[in-house]
Amino acid sequence: MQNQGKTYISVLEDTIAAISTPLGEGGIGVVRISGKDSVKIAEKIFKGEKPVNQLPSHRVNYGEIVDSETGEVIDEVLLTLFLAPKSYTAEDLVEISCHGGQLVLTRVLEQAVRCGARLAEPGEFTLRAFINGRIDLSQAEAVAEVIRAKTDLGLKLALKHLKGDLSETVNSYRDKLIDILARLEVEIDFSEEDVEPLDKDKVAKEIESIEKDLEGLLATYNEGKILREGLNVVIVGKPNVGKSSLLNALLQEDRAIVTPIPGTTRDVISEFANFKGIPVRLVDTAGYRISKDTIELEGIKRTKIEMSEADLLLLVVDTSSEIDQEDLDLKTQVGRTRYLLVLNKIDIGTPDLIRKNERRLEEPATMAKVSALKGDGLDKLKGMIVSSSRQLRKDRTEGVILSSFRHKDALSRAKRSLGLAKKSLKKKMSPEFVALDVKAGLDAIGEVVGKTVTDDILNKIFSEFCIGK
Ligand SMILES: Nc1nc2c(ncn2[C@@H]2O[C@H](COP(=O)(O)OP(=O)(O)OP(=O)(O)O)[C@@H](O)[C@H]2O)c(=O)[nH]1
Ligand SMILES: [Mg+2]
Repeated sequence: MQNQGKTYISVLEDTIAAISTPLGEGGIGVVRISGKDSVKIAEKIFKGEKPVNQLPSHRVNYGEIVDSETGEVIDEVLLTLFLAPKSYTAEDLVEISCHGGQLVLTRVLEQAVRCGARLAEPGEFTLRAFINGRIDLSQAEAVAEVIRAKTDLGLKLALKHLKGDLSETVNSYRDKLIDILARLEVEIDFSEEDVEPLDKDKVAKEIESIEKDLEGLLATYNEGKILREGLNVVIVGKPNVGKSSLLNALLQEDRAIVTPIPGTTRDVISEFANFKGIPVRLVDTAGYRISKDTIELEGIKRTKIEMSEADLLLLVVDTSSEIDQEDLDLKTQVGRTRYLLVLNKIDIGTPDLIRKNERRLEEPATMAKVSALKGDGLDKLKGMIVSSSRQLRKDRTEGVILSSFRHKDALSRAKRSLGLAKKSLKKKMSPEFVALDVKAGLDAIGEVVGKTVTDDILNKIFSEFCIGK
């Protein structure tokens, strides 16, 4: 197990300290100290009713932080002791709640460092929780996911990961594979002796069933991605149809410039919104048309890139005039991406014209009639966006959902190895070959929870954390 390797085990010798609250002024700010000397360090700088080593664990204590050399009072604080192993890091941990000023917090931290602590690296508290075995790697990653969650649903998903739902599922696959591997090893080692021969068909079936489970889990990745990063909704259409007006109306703010001049928007503009709990990244683009203007051409190039990355397109047409071939061409072009047709400017389109345009577009199910200017039909459009996202992510709150690319990558490799193992079994190849692939699958699955993971990967994961977490 490489996470128990030299680099990471040696860091546990140090006692670390950091300001755990964000930079800037606040009501309170917290300095955290973790490691075997944290009680000793706190004792040198905290003056309360009793010395720190006589304080009860998990209770809040009032006192003062003083300069360890001069005795000068730095701040009036509340100190909480969390003795190992019942702490965030599973080590002795001290939390000092100070007044939330940057100078005060820095001075308290300085005192901790002067008395023997070292400044913590980003994510090092969580890293320790992982190395000490309190949480596994996917749970450690969920801590960052909770902090970064943008919506209720994203938060719910992150909290489930933190609780260990994903770990539990992944570990159940591991257990099954370990069992299969053990039986294969027996077959390899004792094939000459008097043991019952391996039932190869049964093993193949078991592997296939895990493969199917992995496939199901992998299929949830897109749902998870939408919950975490938002549904990427790109507004496209000819110049002047009201794309920027629609963006502003959906965001309820004047984000993009709107003018009666076609070709106003030259660059891509994007903004996050929250539609009924679904995070949406709304993107306004330059009007799509044949142009010789260099800036506009560049804008259209960017529009194409955004279109290719969209989860959903809003294809806007101006229904106050007749839909023309250019509109229809664009509709053909968006073809394979999911899209909704938005008939804009219904406030000035005559009913006859609107009906005629509807007929030309031929797709009542995906059509929304709106006025970006007056606000008509926007709620319905939002509803349609939300329900099409539901089709993309099947609106599951039950079951485990994958949301991390790292997990997806590891599980995809596991699935591939199991596929190979199954093939070898069917071809009646010797159990050594099968065992090799099962082992590769097991290792890849183990990466998710951190059973098999290199220092490089750990470095990368934890460097993306904030300091003090
Ligand atoms: N009456 C009416 N006018 C609208 C509506 N939506 C947009 N407009 C007007 O149409 C003109 C163009 O609007 P924009 O939002 O700039 O259109 P656009 O599609 O972003 O245009 P480009 O950026 O040039 O491609 C402006 O004068 C808007 O006020 C609407 O629903 N009703
Ligand atoms: Mg525009």
